[in-house]
Amino acid sequence: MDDVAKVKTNQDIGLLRHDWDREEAEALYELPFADLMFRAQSIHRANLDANHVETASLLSIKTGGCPEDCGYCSQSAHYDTGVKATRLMAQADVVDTAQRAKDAGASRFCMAAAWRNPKDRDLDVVCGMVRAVKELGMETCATLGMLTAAQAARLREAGLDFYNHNVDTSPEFYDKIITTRTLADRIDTLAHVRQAGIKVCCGGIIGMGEQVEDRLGMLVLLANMQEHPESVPINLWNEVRGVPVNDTAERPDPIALVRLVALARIMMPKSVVRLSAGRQYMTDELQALCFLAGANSIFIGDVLLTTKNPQTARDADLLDRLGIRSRLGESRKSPAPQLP
Ligand code: SAM
Ligand code: DTB
Ligand code: SF4
Repeated sequence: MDDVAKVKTNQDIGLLRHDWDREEAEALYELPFADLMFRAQSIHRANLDANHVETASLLSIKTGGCPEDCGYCSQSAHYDTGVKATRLMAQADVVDTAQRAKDAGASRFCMAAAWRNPKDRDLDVVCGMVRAVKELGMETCATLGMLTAAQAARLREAGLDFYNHNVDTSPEFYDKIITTRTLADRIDTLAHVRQAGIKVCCGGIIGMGEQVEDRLGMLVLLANMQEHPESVPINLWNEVRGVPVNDTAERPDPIALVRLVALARIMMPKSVVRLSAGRQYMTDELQALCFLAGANSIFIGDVLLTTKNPQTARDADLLDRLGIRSRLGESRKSPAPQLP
């Protein structure tokens, strides 16, 4: 047994805690790598299927021209990033894309809009999209900015399973990145989503120039929520030209990323941890270590919203070589041979 006195041991691997402090998170983070990975794997195996990865697909249903000033984002109207603003897509096009994502092996479809918050008339259209995607037999997710309680209730009624709304970073680093809405605004939206009975997808970004303490502070914030988010996306900043984060960004050491994923797994034992943006920069070996540390979800598809993601064929090959089951693998298997 290692010597992190305050950290619960393997007898408590199913325990959901909401009382993490930074020192404890730091002590875990600094464990010898093998000890940290052993803890993360033990917790992963006790709570989830360690050989399964969830595959989600993303679609930008309304791109660019966003009034918020998130310093990492290609879609903010505050910066000249070369991303063209579009109108809200038509429902039929969204449903066609969702069907193609399902055929390609995605089990969840996430509809993203570059809004500060949806207008009620736009929400009518999104509710129609949610109903139609749900009818395809996919899990539905949306990320539309801030929501009122009434808007969250309407999305739930339409069949929305998950809402993505990230805290993005630590409370201390937050206002170096975003000034047009506060962390408290985000927490309010998350409360509305919970009250409506929608599952929460909430995480953040690393590689924007934050310190390790900020990354851990972000995990402490997430893990101390009254209920852990069901999905925790960990995004590695996908480079975008023209945004302020370019001046501070530093790609994290790959081992630091694996350690952070392990911490997310240990602190939120039953949550799905998604290795989200930034996989385009990761080697197969780094992704394999992240899966071993407890990541169990990825986005598939060659683009995320405006930036690149690995080719689906490469993902299928990697998961196959690792013996990881997913809908992506199932969708690629040829039909079982028929006996005469
Ligand atoms: N506009 C909505 C909002 O921000 O709430 C929804 C869409 S927004 C693109 C969703 C999340 O994507 C952001 O909160 C951020 O964490 C992540 N994100 C945006 N740009 C990114 C980038 N270049 N690299 C990594 N993650 C990014
Ligand atoms: C999340 O945490 N990551 C996704 C999803 N939620 C909406 C977005 C990643 C965006 C990457 C940047 C882009 O493609 O523009
Ligand atoms: Fe707008 Fe969302 Fe991008 Fe922020 S992250 S600028 S809210 S699209």
